[in-house]
Amino acid sequence: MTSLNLEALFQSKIDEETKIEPKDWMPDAYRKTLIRQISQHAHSEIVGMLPEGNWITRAPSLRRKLILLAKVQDEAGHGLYLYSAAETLGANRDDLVQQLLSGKAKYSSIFNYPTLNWADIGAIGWLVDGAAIMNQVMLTRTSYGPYARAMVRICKEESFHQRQGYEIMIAMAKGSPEQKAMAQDAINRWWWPSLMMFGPKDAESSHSDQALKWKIKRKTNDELRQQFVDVTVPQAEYLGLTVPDPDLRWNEEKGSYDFGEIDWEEFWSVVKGNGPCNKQRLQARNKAYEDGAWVREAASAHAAKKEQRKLEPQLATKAA
Ligand code: FAQ
Repeated sequence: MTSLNLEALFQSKIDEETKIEPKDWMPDAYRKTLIRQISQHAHSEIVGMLPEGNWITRAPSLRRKLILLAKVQDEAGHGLYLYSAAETLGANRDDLVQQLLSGKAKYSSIFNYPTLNWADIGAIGWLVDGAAIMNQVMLTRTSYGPYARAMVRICKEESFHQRQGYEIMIAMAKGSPEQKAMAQDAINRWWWPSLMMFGPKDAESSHSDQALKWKIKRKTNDELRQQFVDVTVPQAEYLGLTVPDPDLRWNEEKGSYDFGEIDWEEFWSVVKGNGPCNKQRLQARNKAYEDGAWVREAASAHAAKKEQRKLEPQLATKAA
């Protein structure tokens, strides 16, 4: 079959909603796009453990500590499923990790902001996991089978994360005036970076058109951002807190909110490595990698020993 025919067949499978599986033929650019997106997603889950991990030792009660510990562990698990999904496309996990450690690979801009107080843990669960779910529910229907299936489990866990964050926000918003002020301060700092998670405006999104055609993405960055605003603003109202956007108003005609312009200069500056915590995040990941060297060495020595034991009887038979 010519490559033109193969591409036409591939696109027709996508159009009729047949999932693409690892051994199926796929255009190189489809494979490359998926490795890029899935690995960036995996890195985001791994780096995403750091802002919240910072608060495990300072959680205000044993119950909160247990929940936060479980949540951060879930994020590690998500990273691992996603690296595995990238491996099904022929990517090498060590190469991907090296790209993260060297600062070459991207990960979500949101994780380059600091967690200053306990209310930030509520705001991350509510807003950051809330934004992540909005994007990932769409990805449960993505065209690549292993990615879509990983997303089903990840979304179930993320929705628990979102609820635990909102529960923290309820406790603080209905608490003392000082606690309510902390909750408001956390929304003020996390609202705009959460909207940035959805990526550049559609007109400036370099990958969206092709990703939509291949059904890797099923909605555009702006569509998902709008959906997030529409769902989240009433949740802020229920808390008795305000969203830090003077231009936010309900638009009766379109049946959704109008909202202000994102500071795109800040977004690109964070994406390019100049956010408040980019350097700290990469240092933490590099240190974790170096500290884990003995584990990798022990695991590969164990695997080599096992392999040798398997071969020993064959070698003995040969020698005899
Ligand atoms: N930050 O053309 P587009 C989570 C880059 S998981 C940094 O629109 P695309 C769980 C983009 O990579 C959060 N870079 O790109 C959790 C591209 O760069 P490139 C992560 C960004 O791929 C919660 C360039 O800009 N979720 O939070 C960002 O079609 C709590 C042009 O952009 C995912 O990764 C950004 N915000 O659309 C964990 C979901 N936005 O590669 C712990 C999967 C864009 O050309 C605690 N990913 N860029 O150099 C996606 O759905 C898509 O990749 C988008 C971007 C929507 C993120």
